[in-house]
Amino acid sequence: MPLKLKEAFSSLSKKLGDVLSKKELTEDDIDEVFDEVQVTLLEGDVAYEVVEMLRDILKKELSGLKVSRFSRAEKEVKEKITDSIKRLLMRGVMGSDIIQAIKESPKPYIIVFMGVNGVGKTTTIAKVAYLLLKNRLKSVIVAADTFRAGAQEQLEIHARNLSLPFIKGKYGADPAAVAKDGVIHAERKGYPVVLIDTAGRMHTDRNLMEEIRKVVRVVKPNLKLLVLDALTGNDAILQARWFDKAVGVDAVILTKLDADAKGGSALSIILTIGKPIMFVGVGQEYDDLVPYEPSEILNKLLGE
Ligand SMILES: Nc1nc2c(ncn2[C@@H]2O[C@H](COP(=O)(O)OP(=O)(O)OP(=O)(O)O)[C@@H](O)[C@H]2O)c(=O)[nH]1
Ligand SMILES: [Mg+2]
Repeated sequence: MPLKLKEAFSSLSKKLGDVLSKKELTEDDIDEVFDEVQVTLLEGDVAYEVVEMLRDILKKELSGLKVSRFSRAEKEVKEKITDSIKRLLMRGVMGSDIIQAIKESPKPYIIVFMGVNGVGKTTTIAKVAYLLLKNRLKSVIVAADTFRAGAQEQLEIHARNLSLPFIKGKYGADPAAVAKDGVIHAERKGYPVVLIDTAGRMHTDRNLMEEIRKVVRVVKPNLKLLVLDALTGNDAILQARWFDKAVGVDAVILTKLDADAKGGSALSIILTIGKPIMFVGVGQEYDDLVPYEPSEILNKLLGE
């Protein structure tokens, strides 16, 4: 449980509640209290940019606040803070339901998964395939990671577990050609979805970024999903910017939320990447993938 974040927000509510029980809240009061809890927020892995974002929002939402009953002051502040954060989290909500989108789209519906090394792309593909399968949508699983030893085998095991068709190429083969093979297979056999795994790549590696652009050019996916690891904080924000600039990112899957001990890292990513969050990963099993739901995130971050 993210203790630091809870500590910071409960201290914020308490201090502001104290002031409010005596007088109307002003912007200066909020600044002063924010200065006091800022360190705790930063210690909880909240990015500086997000600390300032919260400060601005709370100044807007809380200044001028008065209470009629002294005993309600802290509670009212707390509710306002929670509402404000929830409203910020709402920005990450997807406008559409993926299952519905796939069912309504011409077949096959093609999804490319991308991201830096080790964020959870391959595991996430297995989870998405499982979720689609539960909705009677069979995917062709494509290992366009022809680069790292063991990568294709790792994905193949998942495909076998789920009894789904699996397409791979030789090691060192052109990932775009392998991806295209997967699409052709789905077209021929009438599979409704193609899930394409790509090699982990540092966003700073020009050749690998060019390679993923080629995959996208060749298969023209319906959806380009960026997988981000909740534990990487500020770096995830940079990754999102780079991938978006190089390839374009339609939506994000945020993994390892279960392992984000402090909570501030996930909060910062969600509030700054400016992309919808399609799912969050909450463990290593196939059903540890849940839709992004602001009230649940809020509950996880600030709940009891
Ligand atoms: N706790 C937790 N672990 C996860 C989650 N998602 C993935 N993992 C773990 O993260 C590690 C890396 O996952 P992979 O799926 O291999 O990551 P990848 O992005 O495909 O890695 P590369 O192909 O090497 O770039 C594995 O040990 C996964 O089990 C999650 O939501 N929660
Ligand atoms: Mg992988």
